[in-house]
Amino acid sequence: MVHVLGRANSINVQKVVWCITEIGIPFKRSDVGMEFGGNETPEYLQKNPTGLIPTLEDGDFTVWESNTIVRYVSEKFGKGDWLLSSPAERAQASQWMDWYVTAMHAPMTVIFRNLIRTLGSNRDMAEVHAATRTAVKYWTMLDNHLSDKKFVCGDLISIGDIPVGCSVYRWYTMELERPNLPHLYAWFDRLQEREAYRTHVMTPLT
Ligand SMILES: N[C@@H](CCC(=O)N[C@@H](CS)C(=O)NCC(=O)O)C(=O)O
Repeated sequence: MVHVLGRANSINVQKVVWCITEIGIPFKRSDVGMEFGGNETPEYLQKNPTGLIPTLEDGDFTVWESNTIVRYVSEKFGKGDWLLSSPAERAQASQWMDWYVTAMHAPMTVIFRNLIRTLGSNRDMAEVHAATRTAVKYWTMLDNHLSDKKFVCGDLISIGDIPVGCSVYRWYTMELERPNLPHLYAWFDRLQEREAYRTHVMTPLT
């Protein structure tokens, strides 16, 4: 049994919980962060000095950084689709995971913070429009990439789908003007067929 520390509505916690549910690892999750607090206590900071969520405990071993946790659980517990056997496959998946963090996360966070976490008149819609233009550029890149494959790394789902898969739900759920990106939408449809995705990622945006 692994232990995930972090509130369920955090995208970074969702990456971890979606992944460990797909792999079939028994887990418990404790609400930590935002309204639940608990992430600035000396005890938590001892586990995760960033004071951010998620943190994963696996017996005596503790690890933080959501993408690193996803890589760790797939390497330790993954089988079938979820165990990438070659360095090339792992690199392909990692590439899209890191690309999400370094490119997509920032504009998507600006949009999310304004549209979901800020009340109407306080929203900075100029900021939202600028971030949406950037996000469209990135989602178009992924749409092109998906034109000849079912999932980010090919025919099978992998950890490469996890970060962008969590984010694409937000992209299609927030009230935004979006271009028609058929390959991206078809992939989003395929993700929605997965029970773990519906349960842990497709939750109300709060
Ligand atoms: N790079 C870190 C970022 C973690 C992060 O920013 N977590 C946010 C939630 S998504 C957080 O801890 N916010 C403070 C809080 O929830 O109290 C990761 O991927 O794990």
